Amino acid sequence: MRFRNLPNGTYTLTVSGSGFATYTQTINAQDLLYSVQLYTGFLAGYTYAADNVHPGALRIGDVDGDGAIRQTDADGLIDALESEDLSADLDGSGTVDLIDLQMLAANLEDTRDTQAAVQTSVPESLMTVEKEENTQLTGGSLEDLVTGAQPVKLQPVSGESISDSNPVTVSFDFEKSAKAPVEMEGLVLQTPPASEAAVSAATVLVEYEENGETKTMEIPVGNGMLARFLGAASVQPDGSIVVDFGGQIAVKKVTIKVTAV
Ligand SMILES: [Ca+2]
Repeated sequence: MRFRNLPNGTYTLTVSGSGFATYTQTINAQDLLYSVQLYTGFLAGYTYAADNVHPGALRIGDVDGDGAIRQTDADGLIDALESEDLSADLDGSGTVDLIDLQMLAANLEDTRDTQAAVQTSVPESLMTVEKEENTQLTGGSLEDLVTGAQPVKLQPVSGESISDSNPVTVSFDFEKSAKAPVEMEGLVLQTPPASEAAVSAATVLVEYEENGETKTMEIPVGNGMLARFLGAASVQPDGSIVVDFGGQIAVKKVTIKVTAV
């Protein structure tokens, strides 16, 4: 579900469903794209604590429909056991039984954090995509590097194949469109999948602001062994390049130089 063109501000997301405790989350929206993922329960592999990144969890067990899971829900479910009243049939099995009571009891005692980590990304409107002089566009549009809508074909102006001495270079300028550096933890670039012309060697140059100074960080693509604080970038099987800055930084410009496909 998407909400578009929302003015900047603080929003309360409320999700309710029959049998589920009401989920509410406050999201502060300022210029970027914000997303949360919610599941009907807790997923394996995550630590559901406030300081850990995890998806949101909807908890089942609200028998009386007041939005919360309390002892009164358990009492109501016990009263409804083996009855015709299916409002307490939490698993939808057609009867109210001990399995429903177990589900409710588990959630009644569960005090884990259910609030989803909010993920942010930068909309196309906040970046200016440009190719450098050494690079020509032979298919698609540069914006498609961000949207992935159409395949993008880039070649060295020299007409030679891509190499260290004949790279193709594209930059994403955030300062130009957004009028200020944009706080972000990373970005995803859409490049051709492995079946076509996958990027096999590239360098990502990040220009960012820290304590009023402009700094740069160079991230080789494909080397996943680097320490996290240096940032890392890798080519995914679908061809996209995922760049992780190793923390939130105020990004002015990102330049990617492809030296082999
Ligand atoms: Ca309730």
